[in-house]
Amino acid sequence: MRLAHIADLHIGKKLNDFSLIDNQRDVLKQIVSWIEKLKLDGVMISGDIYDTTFPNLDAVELLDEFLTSLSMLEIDIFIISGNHDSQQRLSFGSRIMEKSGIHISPVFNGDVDKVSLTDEYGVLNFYLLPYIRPIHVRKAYEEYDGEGFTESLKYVLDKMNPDTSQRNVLICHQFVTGATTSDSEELYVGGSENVDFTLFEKFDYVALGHLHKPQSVGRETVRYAGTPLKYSFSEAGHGKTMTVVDIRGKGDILIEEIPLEAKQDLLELRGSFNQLISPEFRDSVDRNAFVKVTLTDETLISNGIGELRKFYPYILSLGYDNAMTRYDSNVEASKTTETIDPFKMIEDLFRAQNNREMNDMEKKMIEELVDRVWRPEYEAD
Ligand SMILES: [Mn+2]
Repeated sequence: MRLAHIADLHIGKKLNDFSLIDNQRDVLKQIVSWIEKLKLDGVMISGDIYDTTFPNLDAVELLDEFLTSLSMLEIDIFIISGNHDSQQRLSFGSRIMEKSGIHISPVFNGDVDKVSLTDEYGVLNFYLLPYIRPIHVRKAYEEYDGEGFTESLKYVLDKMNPDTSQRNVLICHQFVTGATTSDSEELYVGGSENVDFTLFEKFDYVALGHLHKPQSVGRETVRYAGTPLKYSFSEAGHGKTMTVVDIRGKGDILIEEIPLEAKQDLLELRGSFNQLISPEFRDSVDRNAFVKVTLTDETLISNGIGELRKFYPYILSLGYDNAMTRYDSNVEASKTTETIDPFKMIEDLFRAQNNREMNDMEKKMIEELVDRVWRPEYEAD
């Protein structure tokens, strides 16, 4: 049986104020056409379907569109909820949709849903485990009072007790130790949500969601599909893909990656303001991309982001890398009671703020200022 494995769609997500809905519609269409073209038997969607527990109208419409196109292919669709989803809202109507081959994990109550299909190699079981934290496990099982993530997940997996003479697939949304993280994930506050991959030994394939970079962890068949689009600049270098898993006989699994194209890329641009607005530079980059700009100018550009937006309409952020931002200096309050030379004091402050000495013009300005302020006629006697 050949299945697509995708995850972390985050439908409805915004990058700053920009809606990604058109980009998401485009990439979901690519996924549907690949599934059709490759004649796959099903698709596993491993959580974080929506970006928030209260998805907006655009997001609900897009998921409806996506599921409708998938179900027209008459394939099995497996969906679990992630930490961004509301288990209740996502599973609305799931018992009715079951008839159309759309299997959605219900609200976690301790019984993990199992869907068994048969192909030429025998029975293939799919376990649909939504994102769980220790508190969900304690609520579901009265006798359980464990604290840790690994311990809690182990408890649930032991209860499932899959028949290892058959082939078993686990669809889940957890942070497996050793995997690479990105900036767009929202990991459990307080950390330590990571679980050990050895927990999964009874499963032939583990279709993971939660981490946004496509990657296998521990063994090739314990795998994160990654997001279909880049959701943070830390992912600028990731190639986004759809995983295709060919599950043949027991222990005979083939994994392939299909590249996905983003309608709008994510780019980091760096240089001086004049460089970045020069026609040569502008022509050399994809100005339709979402950009993060780092200016190297020593002086701040007035309304820099507004000026750059004229050329880069999808600019998301503007930062500086110059002497002022490069070093952190600590300014210590003077502890001495003796009178400090005002010029020397300003000179120290300037150095701490700008990480350089004043130039001749600046020195002259300060000297004149000090001279005027500290002129004898202003001193009280
Ligand atoms: Mn996610």
